[in-house]
Amino acid sequence: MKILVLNGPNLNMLGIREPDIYGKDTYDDLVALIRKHCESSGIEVQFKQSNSEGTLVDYIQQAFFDKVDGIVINPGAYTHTSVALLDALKAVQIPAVEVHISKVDEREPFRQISYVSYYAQKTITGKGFQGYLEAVDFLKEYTA
Ligand code: CA2
Repeated sequence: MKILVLNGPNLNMLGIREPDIYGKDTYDDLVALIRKHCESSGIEVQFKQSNSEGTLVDYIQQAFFDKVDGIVINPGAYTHTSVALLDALKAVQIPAVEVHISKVDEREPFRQISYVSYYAQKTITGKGFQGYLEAVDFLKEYTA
């Protein structure tokens, strides 16, 4: 099984600012955590991060040609604005889990809307980095 973990804008800044919301661990820590989890489950995993909407669309499309079985996506702020990311997910038809580190449902009203949720098979919020591991486990079961 092959999984893509895709992170959107500013998630490369994890651990550098706003530790009260996103924790003190870094993006590299996140990658290491997920990599270890996938290794122990025999899952092949690739990681991509971009601050650009179009590049994220390109990465989703590339997942189709790479025959990726599942996508774990934290679209960052594009969650709340991007029909393009939703359309890309619909185009590739790869099972996807949407992850948010913070409790988006308890934050500002503009974070209550998620376009990606219209496609995602599951959405996990407010569980910190653990949410990514749960997403991997869900995809493993879902695609079995
Ligand atoms: O809770 C999440 O994972 C979010 O997707 C994170 C996005 C935010 O726009 C979404 O509403 C919820 C923002 C990621 C920004 O990450 C930072 C990390 C460190 C310092 C500043 C921002």
